[in-house]
Amino acid sequence: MRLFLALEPPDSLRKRLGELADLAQAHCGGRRMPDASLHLTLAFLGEVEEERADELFQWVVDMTVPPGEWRLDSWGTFRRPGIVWVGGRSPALEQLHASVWDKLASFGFSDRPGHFVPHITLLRRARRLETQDLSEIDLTWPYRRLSLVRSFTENDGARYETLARSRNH
Ligand code: 2AM
Repeated sequence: MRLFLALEPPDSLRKRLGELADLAQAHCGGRRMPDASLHLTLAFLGEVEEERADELFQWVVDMTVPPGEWRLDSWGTFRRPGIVWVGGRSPALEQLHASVWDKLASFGFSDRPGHFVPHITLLRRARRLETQDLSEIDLTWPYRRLSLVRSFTENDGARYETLARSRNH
């Protein structure tokens, strides 16, 4: 099964991010991520066998994440595959990303990315990768838990299902 570790936004922020996705789509075209799918990917794991997925599940449900606040203050784009995102630099998230990947390495996952750009994808296959005319962003995302998420490929894109969440504080 195809898995990743993510932070899921609180509902009020999800709604606000959805409004930004509408704005971005009106300006850039492309495919808008549904509100229910908006997330920050901490670690993309790809295809994982069932036995390893069970280990990950146990690790996540027993885990506590240092709570934090992520300040979202910028638009960004990735040329391929036409991604428009919102995000912001965050030493706390970089630390969380590093500690998650340290543990994943001990599970045998070796695809640790060299570079982590904390972002929430709003559009895919955008026609225009220009965001300088879009409104300024100043949002705060308080996070307390991390999620293990399964991705299903469907005709009109991916559908996500949360399998486990780390402990509540
Ligand atoms: P993206 O939003 O920047 O595209 C589920 O597919 C999540 O994992 C998405 O948020 C996606 O990030 C990320 N993802 C998908 N395929 C990936 C890959 N090959 N390498 C890194 N991240 C990937």
